[in-house]
Amino acid sequence: MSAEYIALMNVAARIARQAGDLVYAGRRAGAGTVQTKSSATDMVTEWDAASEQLILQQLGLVRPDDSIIGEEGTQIVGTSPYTWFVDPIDGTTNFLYNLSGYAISIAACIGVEPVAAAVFLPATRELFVAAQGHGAWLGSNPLRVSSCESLDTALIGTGFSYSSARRDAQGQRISRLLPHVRDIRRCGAAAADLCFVACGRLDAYFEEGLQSWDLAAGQLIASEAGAKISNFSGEPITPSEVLVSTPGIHSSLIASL
Ligand code: LIP
Repeated sequence: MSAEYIALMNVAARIARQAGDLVYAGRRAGAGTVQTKSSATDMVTEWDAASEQLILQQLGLVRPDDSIIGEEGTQIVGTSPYTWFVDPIDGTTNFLYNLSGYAISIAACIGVEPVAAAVFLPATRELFVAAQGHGAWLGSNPLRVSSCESLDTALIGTGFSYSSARRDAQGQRISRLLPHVRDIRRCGAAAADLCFVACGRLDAYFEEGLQSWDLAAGQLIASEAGAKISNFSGEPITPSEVLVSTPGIHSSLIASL
C-alpha cells in the first residue's frame, strides 16, 4: 500500500503545480470575474473555478475511478476506496488582493483520512507534499516541526470566519490568548498555515469552522512532520475545530483555548 500512497502523492504534486501555475499567470492578468458565496466577504473568482476544472480534468485522466469533492461544487462519486479533497485556491481573499498567501490544496483520502497530499504556494513556488507513513517534504527537504516547548515563546497561526457574528467570539478568544504567546499570525489560508507548522515557521495553528478541503492535505503534511493534531479539547480533529502544533505546547494550547 505504501508505494501506492507515494504514487498518489506524486499525482497530487504534479496537478497542484499545474493548477498553481494557471492561477498565478491568471492573477497577473487580473482577478477576473468575482462573485460572493456565504457572505459579502466570502469571494470566489473565475480562477477558483478554472483551477478546479483543471484539477478535475487531470485527476479524471489518471484516477478515473476515484471520488472527488471540490470547494467550488465538484461532487463525483467513484468506485475506488479513494476520495480527493480539492481546494482550488485556498486563501481566495489573499488571491483577490494579490497577496502571496494563497495555495492549491489536494489530498487523497480513504474515508476522511488523508493518505497522500500536496499543497502548492504559487507566489513563492513552494511545494509541500506528504504520504502517510513516509514523511513530509518541502521540495526535496524533509520536514520537521519546531522544537518550541513553551507557549510564551510560541508563534501561533489562526484564522477567522466569514461570519461577522463568529468573528466577535474569535476575536475575544485571541485577545485572551495574545498576552500568553510570542505573537499571532493570520496568514489567510489554512493549507498554508498547516504547512508552516510542518516546517517550523509557525509553532501552532488553530481555527474553527473550516471545510474538509481546507484541512485534508495540510493535516497530513503537518502530522507526517511530527505535529500533534486534535480538536480544541484534545479529541480527534475535525474541520470544525482544528488545533495543530509542535508536541511540546499542545496541552498548554488546549488549556488556553
Ligand atoms: C480560507 C481558509 C482560512 C480561513 C478563511 C477562509 P478559502 O479558505 O483557508 O484559513 O481563515 O476565512 O475560509 O475560503 O480562502 O478557501
